[in-house]
Amino acid sequence: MTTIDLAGRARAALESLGVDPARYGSGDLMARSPISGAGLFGVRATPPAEADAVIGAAHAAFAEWRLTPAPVRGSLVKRLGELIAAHKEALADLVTIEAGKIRSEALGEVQEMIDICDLAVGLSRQLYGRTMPSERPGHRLQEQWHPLGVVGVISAFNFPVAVWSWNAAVALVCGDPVVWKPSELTPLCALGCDALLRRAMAERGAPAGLAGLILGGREAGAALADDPRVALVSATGSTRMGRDVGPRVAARFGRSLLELGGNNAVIVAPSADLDLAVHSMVFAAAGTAGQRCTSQRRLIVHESIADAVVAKLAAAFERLPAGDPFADGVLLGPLINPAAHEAMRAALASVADAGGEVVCGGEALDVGLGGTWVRPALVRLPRQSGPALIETFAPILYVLTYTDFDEALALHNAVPQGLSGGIFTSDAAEAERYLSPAGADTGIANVNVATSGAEIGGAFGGEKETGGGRESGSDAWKAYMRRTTNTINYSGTVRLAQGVDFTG
Ligand code: UN1
Repeated sequence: MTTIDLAGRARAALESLGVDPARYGSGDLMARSPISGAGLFGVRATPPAEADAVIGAAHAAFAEWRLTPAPVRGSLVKRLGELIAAHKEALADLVTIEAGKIRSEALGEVQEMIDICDLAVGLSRQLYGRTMPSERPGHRLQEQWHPLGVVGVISAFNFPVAVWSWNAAVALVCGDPVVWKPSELTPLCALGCDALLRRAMAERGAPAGLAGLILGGREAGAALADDPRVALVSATGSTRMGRDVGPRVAARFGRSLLELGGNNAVIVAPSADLDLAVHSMVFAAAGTAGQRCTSQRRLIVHESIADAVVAKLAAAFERLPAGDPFADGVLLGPLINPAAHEAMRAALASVADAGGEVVCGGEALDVGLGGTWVRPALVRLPRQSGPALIETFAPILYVLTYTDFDEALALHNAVPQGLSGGIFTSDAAEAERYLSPAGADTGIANVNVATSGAEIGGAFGGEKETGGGRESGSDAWKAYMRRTTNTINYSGTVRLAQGVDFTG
């Protein structure tokens, strides 16, 4: 077996990012790499008492940070973005080591962090409230957006740095401290991000408790969800996780922002440019080895072109270069762990029961590095049932055919999840129908673009079991602030709204 010195490379990245050496090297949380499948070294998990203190310090920092002018808060995020850009390679190294992403995708994920910092810096001068005309003479009506409080971020292994930054960059300019519970599968990525933010905070004189990191498992996430000092819990992960976190936060009337499972479909119409569609869908279905929440899991293709599209996809899947994700030209990295392949095998094993057929893929690939690689699978199903209704976090693309467009739309929406979707068509009316109120019921709906790889400028998230939250761009910042509606009377007399007379 070829060996790459992953532990050495991880240590070098951590060092260049300025991570305190006391935080890694030994500890009860094992940092692992899906490339080798082996443990790298231990990382110190955060004991519950310390986690409590981290939340307490963030809560204390809020008193100062909420009164720091928003453009000054923006200068902290500006510095964070500069530091991320200067350390892009080291952060991308950690993403590849811990999440197994190919080089281009790891660099892209770090670019996504830089982009959201840029957006948040601009936002720091644009946290606009409105002024509304008052119905009363001598009165003014306005709304303001104020900082909300501590934001708890729970993130998943598959975007181990970008999802934190979507939340942290926006929350910090909104005046909120951030406490982060990353996936226990990617603690090194979290240590790297935390070190850069701490350095930016020290340089800008921000209060020390403003950023907190809690390393641990599910119980660490539950502590954030249950703590009344945490105003907003922004959680990214499985629908199962959301079913636990959402009600816990709601039980104490906290706010939650949930970005949960997807089961994303693309419709390919007879008028589609098939080469464009296939290239786009190969990235959406097999990119990140099918481990994005935006990964394409279903293809709804017109019956007249189904065989041609399936043949092109199968050929592309067979050709995808698999191997060391650091190596040039490799497009297929490892699954996060053997359990992911087990889940994939179980889904494929149920295909026959659903009356379907595995066209290709699903088998393990031995690339000689020790981790778990699989050939992406293409599955034809006679109807949308069984495995096509659940999110299996692995590269499986279920193919369904349609005859008329209404049927395609109905299939597109007939799953419990509602994150992302797309249509490939040259027919303007079909495209508009797809985007209409009776069209795609997903939070992200694309035309001639497949399901993954959204830009940060738009709001990111989805409906139904995806949880309804929106992060990142557009007006997603409003979730991180509280609104006050203010009525100001400068008339010198009492004037009641709705014409009420209370003079007696
Ligand atoms: C996720 O998988 O949780 O749209 C986030 C995309 C990326 C983000 C995915 N920009 O695929």
